[in-house]
Amino acid sequence: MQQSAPVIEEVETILLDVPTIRPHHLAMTVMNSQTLMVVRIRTSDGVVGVGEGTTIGGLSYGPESPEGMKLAIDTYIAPILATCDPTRVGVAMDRIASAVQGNNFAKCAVETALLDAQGKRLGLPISELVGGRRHDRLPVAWTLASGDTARDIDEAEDMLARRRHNIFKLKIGKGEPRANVAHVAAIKRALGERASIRVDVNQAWSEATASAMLPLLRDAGVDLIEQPVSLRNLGGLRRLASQTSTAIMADEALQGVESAFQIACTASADVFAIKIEQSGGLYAAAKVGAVAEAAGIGLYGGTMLEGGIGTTASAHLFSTFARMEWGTELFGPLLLTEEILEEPLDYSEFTLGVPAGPGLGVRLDEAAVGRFRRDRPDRTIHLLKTGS
Ligand code: MUC
Ligand code: MG
Repeated sequence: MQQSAPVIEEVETILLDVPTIRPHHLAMTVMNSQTLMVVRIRTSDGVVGVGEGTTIGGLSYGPESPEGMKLAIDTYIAPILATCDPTRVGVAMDRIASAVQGNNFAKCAVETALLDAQGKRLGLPISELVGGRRHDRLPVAWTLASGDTARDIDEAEDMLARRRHNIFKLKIGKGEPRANVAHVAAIKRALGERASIRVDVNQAWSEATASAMLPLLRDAGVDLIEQPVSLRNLGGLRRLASQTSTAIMADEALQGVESAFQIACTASADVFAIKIEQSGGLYAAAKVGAVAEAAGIGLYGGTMLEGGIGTTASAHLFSTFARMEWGTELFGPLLLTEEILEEPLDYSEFTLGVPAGPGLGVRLDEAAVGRFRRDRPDRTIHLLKTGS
C-alpha cells in the first residue's frame, strides 16, 4: 500500500426489511417485503461509500440470502478490506476474489461501496469509473405480478396513463402452464400495441413444457421469454432458442463472464439479462456486456429488485452500454412502500434518470434506515416478547 493512501476504518452491514406495495408473485415465492443488505465503508480520508446486496425471497431465488451476504462481509471480506487501499478498487476486488469463492451478491455490494467512495473522492459519478456514461436516462419495464389477471391489467393501465412504464414483464411458471399462457394472452389483448409484453418463467418449466408453450406465447404476442428452463439445462435453453422466433433471454444461467462466454459460444440465448449482483459486481457485469456485444447478443438491464442503492449502481453501469436493445427493469424502489434515499430516483416518461453527482450520486435517508433496520431496539423487544 502507498504511504499516503487512505485506509478502510470501518465496514458496517445493516439489514433493512421494507414492505412491498402489494404481494409480488413469482414462480418460486410470494414477496410481501424486501430485505436490503446495506454496506457502509468508512475510510481514513473521511469518505463514506455505500453498497447494497439484495435478492428475492431469502434463499428461494439463488444460493445467497441477505443474512448470508452480511455474514460473508462481516466475517471474511471486512478483514481483507482492512488491508486494502480503497483507491484501488480493482485490486481490492481481486484480493477478495482470491480469498472468497462465490458470494457474488456480497462482492457486488462491497464493490459498489468502494466505487461510491472512490467516485466521491474524485468528484466523478460511478458511470465514469466503469466505462463512461453514454445515456442519462434508461427505459424501465414494470413487472406485473399481483397474482390476479384483472388487477395486473388495471396496474398496467395506470402505469401507461402516468407514462411511467410501457414495457411489462409478467412473472409466470407457477401453476398450470396453459393457465399461465391464458393469463399472458389476456393481458396482451387488453394492452395491445400500447405495450411490450415479456414473460419470466424463472426456470420453472421442463424443456418439454417450454417447447410446447413457446408457440402459444408467440401467438399471444409475447416479445421476450426469460429463463424458461433450469439454469443447469443450457442445452435445453439452446434448443429452445433455435426452436422459436421469439427472443429467448438468459437470466439465472448468467453467473458472470465465464457463463456468459459459454452461453455465447453455444448460441444458447438471444438476449442477456445483465445483473450486477449475479455477475459479481459492476466490473464483472461490464465484461458480461462485452461478451454480449462481441457475440451479437441483445442486452437487457436486469434487477434483483434492489432498493435505491443497488438500483442506482445498476443504472450507472447500464448507462455505459452503447446499445441496450431491450431496455431495463430497474423499478425495484417503486415496489417498496417507502423510499430509503433522501431524494427519490427520477422515474418519468417511461425512463429512469441516472444520477449525475459524485459516486452513486444518491444519499441514504438515515431516518428510513432507522425505521426499517432489523436490529432496531423496538423490534428486538417485540421478538423477545413474542418468543417468551
Ligand atoms: C428476475 O428473475 O428477473 C426481476 C423483476 C422481478 O419482478 O423479479 C426479478 C427477478
Ligand atoms: Mg429473471
